[in-house]
Amino acid sequence: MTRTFSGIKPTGHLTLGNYLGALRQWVEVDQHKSDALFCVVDLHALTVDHDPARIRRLSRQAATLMLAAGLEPARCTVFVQSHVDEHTRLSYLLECTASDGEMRRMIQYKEKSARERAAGGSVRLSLLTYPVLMAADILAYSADEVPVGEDQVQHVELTRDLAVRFNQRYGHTFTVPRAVHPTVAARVMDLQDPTSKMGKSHAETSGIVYLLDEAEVVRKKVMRAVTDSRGEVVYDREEQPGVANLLEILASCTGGQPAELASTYASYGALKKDTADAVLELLRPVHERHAELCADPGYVDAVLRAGAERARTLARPTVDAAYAAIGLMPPA
Ligand code: AQP
Repeated sequence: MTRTFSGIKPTGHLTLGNYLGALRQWVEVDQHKSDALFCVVDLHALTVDHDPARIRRLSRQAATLMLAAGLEPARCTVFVQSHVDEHTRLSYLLECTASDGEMRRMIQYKEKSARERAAGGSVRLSLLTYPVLMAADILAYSADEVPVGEDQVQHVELTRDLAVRFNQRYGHTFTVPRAVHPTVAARVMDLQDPTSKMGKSHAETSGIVYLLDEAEVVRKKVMRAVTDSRGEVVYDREEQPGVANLLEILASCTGGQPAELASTYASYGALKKDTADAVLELLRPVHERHAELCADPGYVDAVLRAGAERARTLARPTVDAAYAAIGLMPPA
């Protein structure tokens, strides 16, 4: 059976982008067709300035939302990255396999480090090395497929390179994974700045739909989405990025095609209204289940405990094999 691994970083409240670009595919496809592991990658959230109490809270919230969105513990493994030591154990070996030039070429590093510097902050070394930790997350489980949004594809490419290099140097140890991503709404853009991704850690929140936003807030954000002065509904990412983003969100929510949907609208107002309705319809059951799970924290803890136990059992033999292959002496 195919093994799937994917994760979500608790750097903010989960967004519609996280849902349409990742979570929904995990729920609807991956957990049914593969041996799937889904992880709250909390160590990755430490790569930028962070508040310890907030990270802890957001980690629990992310895990709860993953379950609320429909991940079923009987079908998949849900856990928190820092609960399984194998990730950091393997990460160091992969740092000894990667080069610094490779790391500096990562687009997310370039963008996020530039942002940190522009804000007058220093750049944590872990921001540079975190794609290696992500490679460890994936390779520890011999994952075949990694469902991700477009923005993460470069990191999965790096993971493949590191796996191939390690295998060539030290003997076959790792499965070489591949990235898979949904064809519609693989990249949900910010409603106020449709040329940049809807990201959960962005400071300006008016263009971001959070999964836990109240219905009126969602509606307001969608109705105020930036469009253009052309006045015509056409699916054109270059010329009409705001309209294209709305069409992609609507298509992703309803299962249609953005270009076909475009031809059914004569005004931006109607497109926005239908998009808001479709998003609310999609999020309603997630809200309901989230409220139920918040009332039963013991259940979430038990799921995460069992998930970490299974994850450890799966990862340890691969990581031990990597330690042996690279030349480290086993303990007596
Ligand atoms: N806007 C998006 N459109 C489509 N997919 C998205 N993903 C994130 N944003 C969008 C996908 O969600 C999964 C989990 O992402 P992540 O939490 O690991 O990190 P990220 O990609 O860096 O997400 P954010 O929300 O943009 O966080 P910040 O602001 O902290 O950087 C991934 O599969 C991702 O592709």
